[in-house]
Amino acid sequence: MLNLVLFGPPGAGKGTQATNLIEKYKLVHLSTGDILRGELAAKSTLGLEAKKYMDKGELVPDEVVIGMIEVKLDQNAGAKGFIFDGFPRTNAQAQALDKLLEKKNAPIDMMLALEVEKPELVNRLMGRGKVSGRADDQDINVIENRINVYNRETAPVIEYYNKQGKFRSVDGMGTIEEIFARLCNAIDKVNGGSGCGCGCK
Ligand code: B4P
Repeated sequence: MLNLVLFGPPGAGKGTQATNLIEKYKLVHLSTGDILRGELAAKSTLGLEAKKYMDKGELVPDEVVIGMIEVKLDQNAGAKGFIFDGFPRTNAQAQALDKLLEKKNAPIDMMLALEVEKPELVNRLMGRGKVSGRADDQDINVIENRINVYNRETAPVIEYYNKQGKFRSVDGMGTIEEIFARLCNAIDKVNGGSGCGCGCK
């Protein structure tokens, strides 16, 4: 299995790059943001509860997102590996993920952290806000709060993976193609060449 954490502040390009990476490495994409927005669109109890946090740019409570990931892991028992996008966002989530993967004997291989300067993050999110209809991308105060929440609550997760020797910093400035090439380069160093991770190349 190949299990990757795709990490970075809001607007760093996690969702964008995950789309390309799952195709190349044949992994299952688990984005907690996408799952939460799906719940919201379905007007489920979970979605309506999560909306209160997402609209303000705050994190949804740990137990909610950990439970969601557990369900998705069980639903994809035969997967060759996973890209965790936007998860874990706190140390408690990182510990819970390690425990869930321990049961499968398939730990996280690496955390790929996209580094992007703040003005570029704001530009990207405001740009998406004009076309996506996402409320959390349309208000500069909410965007600022998401970046502050990232710095305060999420950035410490880097140290969690750094201690395990799994942290890789990746320059997230440039074109989508340039950043994709940097990510593949980092993955292939650990994964033993390009390919899906099963040895087929
Ligand atoms: P997410 O859905 O994870 O949203 P995000 O981090 O803001 O953005 P994403 O990563 O998808 O966007 P990308 O950078 O690819 O979270 C939303 C909310 O859900 C959170 O605020 C929180 O409330 C909640 N939540 C989610 N997970 C949670 C968890 N684990 N715990 C608690 N709460 C959780 O792209 C942004 C834009 O940049 C796009 O328009 C894209 O086209 C553009 N872009 C990307 N790369 C580019 C490049 N190289 N150049 C130019 N533009 C680029």
